[in-house]
Amino acid sequence: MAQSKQEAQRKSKVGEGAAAKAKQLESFSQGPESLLTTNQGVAIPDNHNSLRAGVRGPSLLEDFILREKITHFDHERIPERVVHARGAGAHGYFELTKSLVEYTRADFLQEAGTRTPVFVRFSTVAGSRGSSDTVRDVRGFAVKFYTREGNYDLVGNNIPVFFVQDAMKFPDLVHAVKPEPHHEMPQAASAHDTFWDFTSLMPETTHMLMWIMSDRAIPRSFRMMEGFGVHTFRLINAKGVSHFVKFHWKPRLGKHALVWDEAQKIAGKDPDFHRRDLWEAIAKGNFPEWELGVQIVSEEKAQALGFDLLDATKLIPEEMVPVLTVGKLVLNRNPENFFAETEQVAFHPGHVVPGIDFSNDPLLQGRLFSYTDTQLSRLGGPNFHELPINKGVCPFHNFQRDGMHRMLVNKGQVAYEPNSLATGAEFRVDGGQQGFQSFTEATEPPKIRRRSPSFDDHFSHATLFWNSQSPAEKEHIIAAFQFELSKVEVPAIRQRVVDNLAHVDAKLARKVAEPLGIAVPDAKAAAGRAGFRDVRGKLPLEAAPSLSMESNPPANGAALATRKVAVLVANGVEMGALRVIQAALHDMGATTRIVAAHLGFVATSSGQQLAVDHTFANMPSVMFDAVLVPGGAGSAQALMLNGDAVHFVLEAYKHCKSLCVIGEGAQLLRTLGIGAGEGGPAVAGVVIGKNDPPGRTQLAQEFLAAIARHRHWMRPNVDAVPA
Ligand code: HDE
Repeated sequence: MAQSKQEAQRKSKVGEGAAAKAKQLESFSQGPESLLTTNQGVAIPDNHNSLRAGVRGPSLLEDFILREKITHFDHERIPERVVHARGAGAHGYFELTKSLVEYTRADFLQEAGTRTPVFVRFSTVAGSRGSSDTVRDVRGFAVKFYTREGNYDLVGNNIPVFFVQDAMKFPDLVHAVKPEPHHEMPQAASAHDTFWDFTSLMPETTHMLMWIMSDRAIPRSFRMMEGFGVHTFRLINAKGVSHFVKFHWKPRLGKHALVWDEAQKIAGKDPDFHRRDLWEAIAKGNFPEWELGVQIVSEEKAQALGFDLLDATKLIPEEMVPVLTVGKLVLNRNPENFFAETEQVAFHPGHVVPGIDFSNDPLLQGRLFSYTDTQLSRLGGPNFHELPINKGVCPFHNFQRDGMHRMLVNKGQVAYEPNSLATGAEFRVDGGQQGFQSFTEATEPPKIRRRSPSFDDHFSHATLFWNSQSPAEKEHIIAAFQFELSKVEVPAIRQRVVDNLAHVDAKLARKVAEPLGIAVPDAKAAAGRAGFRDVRGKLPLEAAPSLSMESNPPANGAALATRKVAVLVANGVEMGALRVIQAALHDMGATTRIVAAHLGFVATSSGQQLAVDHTFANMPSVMFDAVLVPGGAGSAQALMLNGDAVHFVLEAYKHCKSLCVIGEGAQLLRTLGIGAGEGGPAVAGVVIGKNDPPGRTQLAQEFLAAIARHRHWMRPNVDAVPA
């Protein structure tokens, strides 16, 4: 009985937290009003004309209405984030499904069922605020938990390791990847000399380079990518016992990628591809979900891993330490205002709550001062915690005061501690067991500017990653290295990269070098260079299958949810089979869109009108996951004569997407040399059916199964299809 009362109290507190957060944001919003006023509240009689000396005379300086409007406009931009400038955010909640009481005293991780409001921001790293979403890059995955004990930020990425081991190298890395300083090109791309110059001289980047050249760097959707805390953190329980922890976010929809050619085209066709995808999914009620997983490692076990947990270029394979699922993250509300929320949100890895603490990872340690520092210049002063999106749901109190843009009206005479004047009794905060307690850790003298020898292994994890990829994933990595290095103008840099790669895998290095007009990779040449270490750690495993995206598909239903299927039509389209397939797709949560040469309607073979959603030009094949071409002689013939329609099908084939062609619609496959039901060999992910009723349901099921595979990487003749 007592327990259920407690439970009710807890739930109502959680509800209060989320409601308070929403209210806080609302209180600052301004709905459309019938009356327009200045910022001082003075009514504006005319918002179209400035004050002039005569109707054709000069404007007057005294026009405070015009001056206020233009001055505000002139200052509407704040500095963009120096990295992670381009992003998209959403509100939601985190629900604990398994108590972590054994490992941490963090309040929001105690009781299964506890819900904590969150704000999440996804981002690319290198590009400016207006750059494209689908560039090859790491994605930021930053989560702000508004807990009852204060805000906790888990500021992670979609790749579990990082380029460099020490914060000292971060500015160099960022300078190298950003547009080159003399001409400010290229935007949002690593395919240029300075990036590869730097990374080839810093072999510790090799593991991350393998990830960034893999399909992980071109996700199909924010909703379909993993997130990682990257660093090792600590969980501290009520008894003060510490365990190391790595955080994982696992998407319910599975992990999926675009094709590089497709990603580049989308960058032009819809630079907001990932933003739009997130926004639309939430707006339609398809709330994105991730499981929170933790890998927990005791201090003793950490010693026996065979590599150093404090080195952010290493990961703990799930095969060595399983990921324990402890909660779920659901994003269920789009921001009201991009600037107020997504732009002004200020994350900080140093925002921790009691029970979560840092490890001595030198990259993490460097981040701990950087994030406050950057907000000071980005958000204009020390009071950014008062912005509605950054404010906690629990009260805060301290004696900090004043500063730019202070919103809070601190009351009373006292702004110091200890004091006896505030309440008439002595107030002193001086030790005690309440609040955040840093883990008591013995530190090792002497003070030293040197890396631990345990950080010297730069290749074993890169090799592990390579060994763990499927054949198609390996091909994509090779192609990505080749593409990037083909953009590098200085041959010696290309050579250095492949010489380093020879330490990951000789075949990989050889393959990458083949089309680059350079010498055969030479592992010995790399080994002689300054800063090069090849002290291989001893990993107990050759490969970790958990690191492959292709080998770990999601459950069938999840793989189809929210997938977009294009239906190509023209006058005369046959609707019978189409309706059956559409119904089957909609049942699984996929969407279908009718695409034609023009908007409005097309006439079906039975004389009905079919509404068109998009044209071939405004919604090309790269915007879809799969393509369906229904039957109907008139429709098929018209499509065959339309270059955009033929290109639509060819491109989808090239990008290894699932295709379903019915009856006469199969003619669109002719250019590909695929037989239309003429007994030719089956092609992966190409489903060919007939107009007649028997077999329609089976056809639908085959098409659904094909889409659930995401892509059919090993499809024949893909390279022969013009891009
Ligand atoms: Fe960041 N990083 N970072 N970072 N980072 C920033 O903070 C920095 C690193 C990450 O959506 C900046 O508010 C240093 C690793 C994300 O607002 C800045 C170092 C990881 C975001 C900064 C790192 C990250 C940032 C820029 C090396 C993965 C976007 C604007 C010591 C675990 C958060 C800002 C958002 C943003 C510094 C390395 C993730 C400049 C010095 C490793 C997701 O402060």
